[in-house]
Amino acid sequence: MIPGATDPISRDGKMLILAYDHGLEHGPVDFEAVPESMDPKHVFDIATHDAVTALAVGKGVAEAHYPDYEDEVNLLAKINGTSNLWMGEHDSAVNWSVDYAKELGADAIGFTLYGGSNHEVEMAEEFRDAQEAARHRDMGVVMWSYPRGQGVKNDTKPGTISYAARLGLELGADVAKIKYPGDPDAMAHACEAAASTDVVMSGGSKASDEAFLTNVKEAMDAGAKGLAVGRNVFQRENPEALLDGLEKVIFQEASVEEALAA
Ligand code: FBP
Repeated sequence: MIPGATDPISRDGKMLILAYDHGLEHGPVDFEAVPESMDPKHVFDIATHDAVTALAVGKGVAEAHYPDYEDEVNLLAKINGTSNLWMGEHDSAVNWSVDYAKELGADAIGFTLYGGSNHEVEMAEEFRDAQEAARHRDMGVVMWSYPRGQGVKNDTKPGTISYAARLGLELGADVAKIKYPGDPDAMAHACEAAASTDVVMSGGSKASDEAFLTNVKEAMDAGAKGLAVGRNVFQRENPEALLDGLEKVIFQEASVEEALAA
């Protein structure tokens, strides 16, 4: 991690990244719970909440909507992604150059790496090019580090998650976004494995306010620097209420009870 690389997408060194690349990764089905979330403007509006330190979107969504929000939202350009229609071995197409992301105003890039996939080698080489281009343009680098594919039997096993976190460090990411491994000790081990690379917890499918805030609290206490979350925010009728609670847990070290009382 380069000192200061995450400054534009963090507050006091902590992050709440709102992810909205689901239209590509999962398809419109993720927007059924709250139909307004189909419209990117709805989610850009959510991203203006004080708690949100960056919004991660793909190229088309950024091109169409970021110009209207560039004063209020920090852009994290999610430069690779693949649809759920693809049935091959895990892979992710690079569909946005770092230069063009910078031109559109991005502060950082996001890149999915599927360690353990038969395509890991090509993906790591693509990550090398993107990471070096980002360094030359003073952009932060966030790795969606998701072990998946033929080499991975259980992608939430603690040892696998720690390996995912470590890949972030080894390959030069400033931030490794990892799945919660299920318990605080395993999360603490993953954060240690990442060493100087920051770890953020990946949100996952929608949970109750209490269950979700408890997971986030455990991750923060274990050494995570924040959260990258999609569905748990935009699939809520009142996302601002959860963001108020997350702001307390992530940036103010509040307890879950205090956050729920927000
Ligand atoms: P969620 O909080 O909704 O899980 O979003 C985080 C994220 O990494 C998104 O950026 C991405 O689209 C999605 O999860 C991928 O989910 P999956 O684990 O199902 O591939």
